[in-house]
Amino acid sequence: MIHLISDLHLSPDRPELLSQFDAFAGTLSVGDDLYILGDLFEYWLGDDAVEFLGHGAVERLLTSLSQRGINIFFLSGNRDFLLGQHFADRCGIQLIADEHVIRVDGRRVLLMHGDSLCTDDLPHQAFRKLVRSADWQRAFLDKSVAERDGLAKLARYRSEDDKTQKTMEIMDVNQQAVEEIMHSHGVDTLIHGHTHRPAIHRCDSPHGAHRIVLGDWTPEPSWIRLSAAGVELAFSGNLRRLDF
Ligand code: LP5
Ligand code: MN
Repeated sequence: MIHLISDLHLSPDRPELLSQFDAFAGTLSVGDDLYILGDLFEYWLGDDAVEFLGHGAVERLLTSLSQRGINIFFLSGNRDFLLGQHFADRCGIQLIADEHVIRVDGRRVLLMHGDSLCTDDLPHQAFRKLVRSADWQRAFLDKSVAERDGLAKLARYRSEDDKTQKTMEIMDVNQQAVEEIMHSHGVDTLIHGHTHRPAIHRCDSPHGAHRIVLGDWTPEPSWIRLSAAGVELAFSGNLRRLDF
């Protein structure tokens, strides 16, 4: 079985989220695939800052899951894009790029975090371009953990403040960007997170394309189960189904 989750925003200030993740992990079976589509963590400062941020318990949970025979794939979000190979190796998880295509019984399914599709949110796209560049990341990771934490808190504050000035429409995906990315990868199914607006959208297309959006984990877990038969999406006590 293939499972997908995103946007848990784990933080030691919210221990109930880790308990939910632990309970969800307990439902997975040996040989299952688990795709994490970004923002697993509230924020990430580099693989050398796990203890500083209080994420040791998450590292142990991921490690025990991978040792139990669950195949874990991680695609980073706009909060945890600095998660790197060292952490992945320690936990036994596989890093995958944004815009990752998987095959499910011959069907191509595109996986993304989703923030790159919010093309009307120009300040976010400018921020994203900067912090995703190798030069910026090298300079940032050269700073002390405490200095990085100060900058991250400043960025979080600015982000929350800026969001009060943005409409819901600006902070959602742009339909043209969705169509272009699906066309360029030759897929008719896209799964992403980021917007915290869980839904199964049918897109305008001759052969019926779908965009499926994961929710966040407050107050309840949101997950997708994907198989050759179709998709199940769980969020806030709801279960939606799409038959292929
Ligand atoms: O995250 P969320 O859902 O609240 O909002 C996002 C977009 N915001 C972001 C910014 C992140 O939240 C910041 C946290 C990342 C921590 C990572 C490590 C360290 C990075 C250090 C950086 C200096 O992605 C938000 C979208 C929203 O989703 C909806 O899609 O609107 O985008 C923004 O808010 C972008 C802002 O408008 C601009 C961000 C301001 C950053 C200013 C940097 C301040 C530091 C200056 C240092 C010289
Ligand atoms: Mn996000």
